[in-house]
Amino acid sequence: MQTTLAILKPDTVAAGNAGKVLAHLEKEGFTIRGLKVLHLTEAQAQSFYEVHKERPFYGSLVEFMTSGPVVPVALEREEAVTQLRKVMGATDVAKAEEGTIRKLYGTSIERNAIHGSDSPENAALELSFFFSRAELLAAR
Ligand code: 3AN
Repeated sequence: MQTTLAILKPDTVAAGNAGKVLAHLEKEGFTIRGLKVLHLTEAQAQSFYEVHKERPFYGSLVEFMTSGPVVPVALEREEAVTQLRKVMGATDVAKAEEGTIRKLYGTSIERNAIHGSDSPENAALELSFFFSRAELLAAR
């Protein structure tokens, strides 16, 4: 079993799609091990997306991610990192496969509904950004 981090982005929460996305993930075999609703500060969003600091879309991405509440979720299943990326679909909604979360609920390359960790190493780092070890252990 592996645990990964998803974030339901501000567009998903604002559109009232958070419940549908969580149901989609559960149907795909993920178990929710952590979940919270929070409104990221600018400093938190900048820190979370620090790897993209030099990219042209960084400022806009930080602005979007702080535009409303988000829902970080700790998700467990076999091959959770790879499986979540598959269920999410491509970064660019226009290129996302039919039936993926981004195709169903995203509206652009930036407002693409959901974040998912891209490696087990990043999953561990990103889970610890939002959840304490105690919180994750308490949900078992
Ligand atoms: P993914 O979320 O699929 O791992 P990343 O890590 O390359 O994609 O990008 C992080 C986030 O930055 C994306 N989820 C999206 O919101 C935004 N983003 C990525 N590429 C672009 C782009 N070319 N223009 C605008 N926003 C982008």
